Amino acid sequence: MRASSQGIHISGAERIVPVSQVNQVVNSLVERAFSHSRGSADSISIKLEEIKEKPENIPSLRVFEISDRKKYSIEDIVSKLFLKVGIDRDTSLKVYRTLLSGPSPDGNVMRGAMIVEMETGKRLEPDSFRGVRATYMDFTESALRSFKEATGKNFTENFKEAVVLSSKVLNCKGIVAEMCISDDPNYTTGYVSLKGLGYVRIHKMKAKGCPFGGRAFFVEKETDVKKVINYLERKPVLIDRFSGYTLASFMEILSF
Ligand code: WAQ
Ligand code: MG
Repeated sequence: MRASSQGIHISGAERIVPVSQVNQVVNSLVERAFSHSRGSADSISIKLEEIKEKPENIPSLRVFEISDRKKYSIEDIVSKLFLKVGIDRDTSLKVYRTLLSGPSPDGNVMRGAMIVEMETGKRLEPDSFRGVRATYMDFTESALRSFKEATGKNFTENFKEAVVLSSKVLNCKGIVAEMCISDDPNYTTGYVSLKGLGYVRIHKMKAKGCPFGGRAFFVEKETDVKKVINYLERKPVLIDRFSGYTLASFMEILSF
């Protein structure tokens, strides 16, 4: 589903469901398009597509949330997390600043993600205006239920979708990390996902009111970028288990 108002994109979402649930899910997507915080849609596009290939079933990332965010600068948090997978401070902070200054060559946000070579910081996505879009992914009903139970009052639609997306992305061969900052001026919670650790939820990842954001997928040297893009843009993936939610101090998370 894609919804816009006066030509401006306001929300989008995708689902993978059994045929028997299509009606109900289409209804809930329409509902959602009308009630988005960025305004009510005046144009909604819904596309339905039969999935020919059996989806790959994978577990979600384990989710952590930093409980003592205020004790640290965002630069410290970002750089120390990326160091855990061997990405140096200069590289992670350069990417962080790029996302916050409009990562497209025209200075706007991208629709998709940058691909960054972890050793050099070089951008590898073929189209830097658009970026690479991860699609064809969803929670199963039971995994979504566990996610909602575990996250309780901290559950948000953005949070859920980000965990689904990042679980698929980190499952891709060659990808070792992801950085994400919402482009919604009011949504300041972002995350860093690391291979071997999981999804680390970070409050105040940007200043309130900032209209920039974006995503970066970090790959190992000599990764076949075409294969990565093909997997992210085409392979259907269902997250069939939720791996847990842990609220902990930053130092504790770093020690996992
Ligand atoms: N594939 C790749 N990149 C994408 C995709 C996608 N499907 N969708 C969005 N992006 C990129 C694009 O550059 C956007 O500008 C940027 O990500 C941010 O997208 O735990 O809301 O939809 O509560 O604004 C993080 C949730 C929310 C944190 C992220 O992203 C939490 C969010 P947004
Ligand atoms: Mg957004």
